[in-house]
Amino acid sequence: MGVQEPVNATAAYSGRGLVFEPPEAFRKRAFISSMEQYRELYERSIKDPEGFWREQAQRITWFEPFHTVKNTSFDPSNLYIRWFEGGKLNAAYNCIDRHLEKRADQVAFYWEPDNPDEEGKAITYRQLYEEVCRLANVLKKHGVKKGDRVTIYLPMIPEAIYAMLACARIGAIHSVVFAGFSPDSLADRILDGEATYLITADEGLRAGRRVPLKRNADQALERCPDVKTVLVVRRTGGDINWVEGRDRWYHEEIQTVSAECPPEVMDAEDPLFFLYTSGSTGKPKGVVHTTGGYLVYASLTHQFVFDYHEGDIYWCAADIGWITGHSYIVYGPLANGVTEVLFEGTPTYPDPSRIWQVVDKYQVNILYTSPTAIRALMREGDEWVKKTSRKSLRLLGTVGEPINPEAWLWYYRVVGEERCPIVDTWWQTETGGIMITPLPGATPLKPGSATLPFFGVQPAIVDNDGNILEGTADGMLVILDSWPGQMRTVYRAHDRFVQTYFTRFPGKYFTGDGARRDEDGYYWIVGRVDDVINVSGHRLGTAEIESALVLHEAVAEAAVVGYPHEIKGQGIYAFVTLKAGYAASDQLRQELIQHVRKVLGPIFTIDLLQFTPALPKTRSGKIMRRILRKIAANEYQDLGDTSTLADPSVVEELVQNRLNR
Ligand code: 6R9
Repeated sequence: MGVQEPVNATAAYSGRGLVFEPPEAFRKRAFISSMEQYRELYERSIKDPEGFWREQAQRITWFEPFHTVKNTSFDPSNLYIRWFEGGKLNAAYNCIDRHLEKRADQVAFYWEPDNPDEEGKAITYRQLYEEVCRLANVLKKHGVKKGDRVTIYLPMIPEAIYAMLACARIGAIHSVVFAGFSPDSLADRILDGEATYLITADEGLRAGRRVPLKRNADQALERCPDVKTVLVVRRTGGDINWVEGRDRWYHEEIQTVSAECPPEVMDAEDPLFFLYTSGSTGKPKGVVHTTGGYLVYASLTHQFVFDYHEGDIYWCAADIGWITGHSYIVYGPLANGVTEVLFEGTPTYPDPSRIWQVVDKYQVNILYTSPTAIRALMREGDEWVKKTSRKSLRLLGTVGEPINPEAWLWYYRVVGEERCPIVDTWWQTETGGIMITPLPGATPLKPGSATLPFFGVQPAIVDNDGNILEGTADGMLVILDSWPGQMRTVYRAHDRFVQTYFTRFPGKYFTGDGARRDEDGYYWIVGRVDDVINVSGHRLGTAEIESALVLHEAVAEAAVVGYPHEIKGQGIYAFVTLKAGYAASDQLRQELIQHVRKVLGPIFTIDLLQFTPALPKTRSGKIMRRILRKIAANEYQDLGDTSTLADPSVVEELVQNRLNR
């Protein structure tokens, strides 16, 4: 499908591609309903950040007011980021208690299980309060105190939300590990975070398959002697191993405690959680978010970007194991007192109509999902969509990776029937909340562009030397000043924080993304410019995959790159050299692919694995990834400058045996 022609009255051909104006019906009730209004507020947020954020921070309930709004410096030799200093609050109190007066009986979330025949649940704010208080008391009973770390390794079940909020309630720092991670990845994260407590489930359920969470946890804990207590949610009732004295059933423990637990009074800058994310080097980093700024930012962006109004039914189809789940399933929406959907399953199970059936079942008005999901559903054909109503939908959103115009237009036309604006939201684990995004009642949309900065966000595009480029530009995306939702540090590795984000372009936050700005000032995110690949919206470090490969006895050396993949955005392409005595074979290839899945988790499934006698290297011994990326993308005719190669014949061999044709 091309992007050439205007399709309806709201789409105008600007000469540069399609532009979609906000539908009138949407604009009328929107909080921000014109570009003038957006510009005015944006200008103010940049010219007077103190005034702007002082005012916005009032949306949160503070036990004690802050005395300083912003106290930040991006100077790498003296870096600090502090917001709302002196303020005291509790995130769980903001997400639950303060709603009780008005909406105790309002549903906070509907839980929709993996299997559509299994009965779901509707959890009111009063129930949420009791569940969270009970779990908070269980944690306290086992000695968890303010500042202690609790690892959460749970599927998409209500207890995942209870667990996060129970930690927040008592001031424990949660570290959620995605349930698709392997025992080793879980152990690494528990150890790095010095966690003493683990919350998991017997098994998870996804697309009808059981995920052996407790078994993975048992294996991980062999390496984690400091974890003294494991709380186990019974999800499937499957057979599990039990360690007496260490393991406790969730459902039994919560019977032993009261349903009242006073919220801990937290400082605005006390850590709320950390969450691991992949970088270009070394092990995943524990990205630390604090309480006040994060909550203000998550809740404000949730309200404005999704134009969330009282009574709307909201569904973010992400997993709580990622930042999108933290900010836009848990903290942002619940701070705003929403009614939302929590979905255990996948969009295409039991059939590709499921996501739309869930929309109809709960009359969802706002749907937030990923380009990968959209592409996968698009491939299945329009019938699966068209046989459902979707009349309740008012707004659609995407996150996680660039969305190609074809997928955008399909989402717009087939799913939203040209009635729903699409918010393509660019942000990162590090940014805590949405940074570049349309405001749906105001911003004219261009398929594939995340459009314009949110309030208080100052993006810029720089060249390789860090010079800021004006006007239309192509380069690297940086952010010039702090915003409240920004990460504060890497857990136990502050130097790494400064090094990773603030030294390449001193004085600026470096996002790791390449971007283009067009003649209307719109941003088009191109993708990562570092060694991070984005597979189905999951951020994977190529270094991690390479380390896992070389753990295998047959592997001498490995280089991993991303390549364009129709559904997943990027696929994983591995180049592997073998040790003497090992021969390349399909069987060994399968073994290596399984090996990496086992070490890192099933999301790390190598798509293409090419055996090669040697990797292309410079004379100083550096692997020339640029060349490997080209070969993986099947762009072998145009390899660029190869004059620094130590042995040019290596490349010929690689091209001849390339796998992506
Ligand atoms: C929220 C989240 C961050 C990376 C980011 C970028 C890519 C996210 C995007 C997007 C283009 C969008 N990304 N949203 N690229 N358009 N709307 O995904 O966080 O998992 O940390 O990934 O994802 O490359 O740098 P995280």
